[in-house]
Amino acid sequence: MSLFEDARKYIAGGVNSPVRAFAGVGGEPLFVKSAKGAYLYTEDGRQLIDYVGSWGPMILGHADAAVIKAVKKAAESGLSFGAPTVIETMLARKICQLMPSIEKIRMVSSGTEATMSAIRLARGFTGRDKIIKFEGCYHGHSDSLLIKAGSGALTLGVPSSPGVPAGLAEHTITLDYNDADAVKAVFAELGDSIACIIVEPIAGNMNMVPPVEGFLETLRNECTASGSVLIFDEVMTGFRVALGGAQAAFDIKPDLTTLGKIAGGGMPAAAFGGRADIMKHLAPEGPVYQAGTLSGNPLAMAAGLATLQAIERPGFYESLSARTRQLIDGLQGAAGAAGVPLSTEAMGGMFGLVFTADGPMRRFSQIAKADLDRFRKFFHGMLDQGIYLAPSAFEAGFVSSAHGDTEIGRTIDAATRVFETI
Ligand code: KE4
Repeated sequence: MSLFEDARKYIAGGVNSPVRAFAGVGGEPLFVKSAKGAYLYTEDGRQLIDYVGSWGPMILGHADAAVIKAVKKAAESGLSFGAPTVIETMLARKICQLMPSIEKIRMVSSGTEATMSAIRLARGFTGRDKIIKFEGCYHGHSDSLLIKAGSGALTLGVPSSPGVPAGLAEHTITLDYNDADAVKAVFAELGDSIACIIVEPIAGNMNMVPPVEGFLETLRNECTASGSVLIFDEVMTGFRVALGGAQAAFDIKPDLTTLGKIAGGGMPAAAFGGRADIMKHLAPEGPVYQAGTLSGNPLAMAAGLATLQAIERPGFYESLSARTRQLIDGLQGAAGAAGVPLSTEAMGGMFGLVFTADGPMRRFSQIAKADLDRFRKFFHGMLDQGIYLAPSAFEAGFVSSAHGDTEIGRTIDAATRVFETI
């Protein structure tokens, strides 16, 4: 019996998060035994160069010595108290220093909790029900966000999952990412009933799709004019594309920001925060309720703090960006030499690869037409060569500071061989 078959006897689908099941690429998922630096070590004895990085958190590479030391030290003092601790203040202060739009913050345990709570806060602050999100963006699995576009921009949203009440779906308007005119049209019609916009300032859940010139500015201006709350979901881009996140890279100030992944350094920690006048509506100061047994868990705080202290080192992002660019340029060159149409994106430690001649990727409709079969062949070809990419064509990839010339070189060499076969 395989490890996956054994897991499936007890765990729904054999995994604790669907994308891990390899449904997007076929075959059985790999089981990780350990990881160090840029490498995963699997239960069946393989050493793989890892570009998933636990879906983003592992920007320092796996089992970073300083992070492990910090977590071990915290664990020796106890695991969880359900009472305030100094290290919660230390991480909160560090995040507010690195992202000045965040004047006040609340720690939670997952990105889903962060976005769900931010939306409830925006609704409570404005007294409005409707929210705007964008097709192809993913903000976790809370009910208001598992919604796809209705037949037209102004029509009611429809659930993208069973179990989401239609009565809730109708409050979510789903628009086309990068379509600033559609946003303006909705605000012209419904502006004073829009509680918030939630957006990935660089979309990373439909592969990697950056904002076009003026798109984020339109969101900012429309929210300001109508008193709606602009929420930047930086769970993925926060500390990934730049030290101050996408909001720093594009110099746009959101009203609220959600964080996760790197903010917890690989431990279950996430956060939402922003304007103090909005955050003061959150319990216990205000009436908008939100809570969590393990919120601010000291081990997770220790991992997050050690990670942020490492990435604020001078030159960290220059080096990380150069490493990612080295990878992408090498892959682009290898694909070109093999006559394989490949569209790529890169910013900071984040990259996108899409098998299409229709680049650059700026709309969900382009991603939807990408060559998924070619991606699947590429994924397995690279895995056979010891390179682990995200097992889905709709995910971004991640480089860590532990990826060096050796790892990038091996990856490009592997791709050169694989591109000849797909
Ligand atoms: P979590 O609840 O998975 O911690 O965070 C949800 C979330 C929110 N916002 C953004 C922009 C996100 O990317 C995510 C989660 N990302 C996915 C993969 N892109 C996590 C992987 C998984 O679902 O297993």
